[in-house]
Amino acid sequence: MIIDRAEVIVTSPSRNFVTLRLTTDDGLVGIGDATLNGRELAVVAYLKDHVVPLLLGRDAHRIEDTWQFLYRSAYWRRGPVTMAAIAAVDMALWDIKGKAAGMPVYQMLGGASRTGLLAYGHASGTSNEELFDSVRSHQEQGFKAIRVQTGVPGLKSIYGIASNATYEPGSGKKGRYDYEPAVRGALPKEEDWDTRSYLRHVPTVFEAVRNEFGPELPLLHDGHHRMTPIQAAQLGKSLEPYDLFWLEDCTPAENPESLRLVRQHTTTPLAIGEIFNTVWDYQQIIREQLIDYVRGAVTHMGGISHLKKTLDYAAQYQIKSGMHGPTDISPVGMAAAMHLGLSIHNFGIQEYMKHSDRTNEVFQQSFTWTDGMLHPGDLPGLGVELDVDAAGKYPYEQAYLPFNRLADGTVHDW
Ligand code: CS2
Ligand code: MG
Repeated sequence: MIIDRAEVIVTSPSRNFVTLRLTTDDGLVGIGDATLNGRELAVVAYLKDHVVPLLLGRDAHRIEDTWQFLYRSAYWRRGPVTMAAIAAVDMALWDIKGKAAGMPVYQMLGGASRTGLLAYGHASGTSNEELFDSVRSHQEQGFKAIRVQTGVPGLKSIYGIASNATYEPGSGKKGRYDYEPAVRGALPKEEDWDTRSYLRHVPTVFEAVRNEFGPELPLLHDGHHRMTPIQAAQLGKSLEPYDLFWLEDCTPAENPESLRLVRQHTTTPLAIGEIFNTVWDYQQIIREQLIDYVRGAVTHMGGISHLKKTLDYAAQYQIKSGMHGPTDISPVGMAAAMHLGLSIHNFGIQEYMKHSDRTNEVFQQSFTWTDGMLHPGDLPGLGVELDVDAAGKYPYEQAYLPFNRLADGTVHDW
């Protein structure tokens, strides 16, 4: 089973996606997600110029050997561009192997360890009333766990809050921020930030949400790298009465040891790693049990093969998965996450934001969403097909993620 065709397909049905499509000499087709939000074309060039020529003629069955070959032969290791490119190859090869075996990928990873995957959705609002509406609407959609993001008095615009964004480009409607948080064809949007106001306000919002929705509902929150370690410790401590499922990215994790300080002060569970690329980024924080959930995405962590190794390592330390799953992970990357999550023992929770109708027109999917649980379905391979004609209707458009400035103009983590 020889790889004899490799194509890189870029499409923008509501937002930009990069997909690698491999075809074997016996006609099997596998696809992998290589989307790196805001830096998509760097991965396209890496794949087209440096990976595709190396794949042609290789045995499609040799997933591990191909992974090691792409990782080690380049000499230059790690990094988001390299690891997204390798991830796409890995996913496409698992897809092909599943189709060759007539089995869904989760069966080849050891079979199902559970009946479905608990998933959390994103509720947000600039006021408590808006936020409560958003939580209710997620409950109506079946979500049994909910991430809560809130506006902060005095701040005009915060990433991750629905009312700051339009629903579909050009529609003028307010709604979900996730279809296209970036402004197309423009420079990155500037937002404002003040950590002291945020730290004062967030606990009052969680108190109000607990009063409204009771103690049972699992609640999550994303700090999006905006705090220093001592501020993160303060937030974790002040949120303890509201029993969070996790506090995510409380501080940038470039200095893993700074999480020791956060841990000394709070029992709020911590989730980190949506921007990590390899097991080595996680090594210290897993070994020292400085986190509770691994946030890596299959798409950004070198594919199913490498994220599985990372999660198996985490399992030795009672650390669970919490794979990244916003809408910039394509339906192919989401399917890969579901197959992996279903098979591993230490699954924790899956992030899930529904893709737009346009995205679903381009990517036909087999996953199911039942009573707050995801399941990847039982089609052979990953269970996602890319409609190339539909993809061609939505050409790439430059789009950047926003950034923050403090009141005095200093650039801040967003
Ligand atoms: C967020 C993402 O889902 C999350 O937890 O942090 O929206 C993230 O900002 C984007 O995926 C960036 O591409
Ligand atoms: Mg996040």
